[in-house]
Amino acid sequence: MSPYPFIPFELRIKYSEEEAINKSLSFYTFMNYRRTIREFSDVRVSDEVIKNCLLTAGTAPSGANQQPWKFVVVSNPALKQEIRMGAEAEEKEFYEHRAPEEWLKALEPLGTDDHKPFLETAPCLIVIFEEKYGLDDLDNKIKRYYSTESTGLATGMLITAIHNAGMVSLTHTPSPMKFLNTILDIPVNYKPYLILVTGYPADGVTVPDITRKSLEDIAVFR
Ligand code: IYR
Repeated sequence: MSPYPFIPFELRIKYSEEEAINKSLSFYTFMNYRRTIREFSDVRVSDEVIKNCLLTAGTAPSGANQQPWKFVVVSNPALKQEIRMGAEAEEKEFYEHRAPEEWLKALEPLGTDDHKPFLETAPCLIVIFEEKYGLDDLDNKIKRYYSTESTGLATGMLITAIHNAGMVSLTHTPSPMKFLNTILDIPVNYKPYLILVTGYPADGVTVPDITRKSLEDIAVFR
């Protein structure tokens, strides 16, 4: 027996083919403006807008509907500073020792290094955690299914919602990220997934002149 009843599902929006073509094209055009930004202004973001974006992320599909994600919204300057220090320590190791030559070569065009000032400048760091397993009242582990995929889906929807609200984001993954559990006091069954640096671009920010792969390159039709 299902623990909840099944209710009728109705498609609430019914487009003609022409409307659907127009909608899909204008959404693609809009999403194609999204760029990852690495220099942020300190202009504040609206709490209410962030909350709506998080609610949107929470609508993502997830394995067995377990919704295995947790979003920790950090705006406190002291916490941001701690996160920056933790991330820069890992990044220094990465760039100076851990990263293989091939990886450094792949990053070269982006011009990234171990300095991460945006972690303090940006008004909002959304630290996304993946719930690897649940815990019952007796601290027994409860299995989660497809938690990595599910958290990735929610993250993609969050990035989309942030773009839709006129803000920009940067997916930042210092590695390893365990220091985030300590700084943010999050239990170990939650694994840091990525930091979504969120806000507005710094004045005069530039982005690399990259192109996206063509449809032929990313899709096949059989
Ligand atoms: N985490 C490092 C390195 C890095 C890795 C990838 I893959 C990128 O697309 C960008 C950076 C950093 O943030 O600098």
